[in-house]
Amino acid sequence: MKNLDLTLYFITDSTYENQTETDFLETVKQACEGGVTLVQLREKNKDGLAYLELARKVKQITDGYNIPLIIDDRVDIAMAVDAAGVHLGKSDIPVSVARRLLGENKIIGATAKTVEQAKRAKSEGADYLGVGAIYPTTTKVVTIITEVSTLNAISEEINLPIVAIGGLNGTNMQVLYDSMANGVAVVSAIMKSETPSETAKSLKKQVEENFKNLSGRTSLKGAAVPERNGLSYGQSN
Ligand code: TZP
Ligand code: MG
Repeated sequence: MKNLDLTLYFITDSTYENQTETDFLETVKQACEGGVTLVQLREKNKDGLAYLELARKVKQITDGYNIPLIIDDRVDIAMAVDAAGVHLGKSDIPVSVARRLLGENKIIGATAKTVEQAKRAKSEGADYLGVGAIYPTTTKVVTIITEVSTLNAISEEINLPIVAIGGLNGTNMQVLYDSMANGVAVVSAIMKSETPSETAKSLKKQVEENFKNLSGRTSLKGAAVPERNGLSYGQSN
């Protein structure tokens, strides 16, 4: 059985402001200390070996906090480090292929910007959906704005947990309080923080206290999934 808590999903960017690897790993550690519920290692410019080596180091940290590690794009890296799962976008290998490679016990997340994409992701075996960008983002990604109403429409049609993403921080996530989002995913809100632990702690508290539709350790597959009541540039996600 997979436990998936999307409340505060931290997506890393090791290239953020030319930081050293030591500083990057310290930020990951601080974010874990602050209580993020998932960590995604997202590397767009690393060759396999460098991605693998960094994934090993990050996994050592997340394991120390019992926080699941998701690898962006690369099923091979996820398998090599025994990560909890992968996150896949439309230019990555299909969810169905990843599912075949990873088996039923790993988490597969998929980016969805429309109901159609969400339906396909679910039918191919995705466990959760990343929906956004809710706001313009400064993180390198090819994306378009996805309205909260689209997120809600996806949730209505597709019974999968949803994490909202894109430009989100403590001052603007109110737009999601009454939405069907089960949590928020952030890159820069934590990466750019001088105090990542404190930032993670306060973002998590804000989500926990205000989201009407918290995912809170949603159990997947094999256990009853509770009915839920309730622009930028660069690379693809
Ligand atoms: N997919 C849609 S927006 C985004 C991704 C990977 C980046 C989010 O980064 P930030 O810094 O939280 O806006
Ligand atoms: Mg991708």
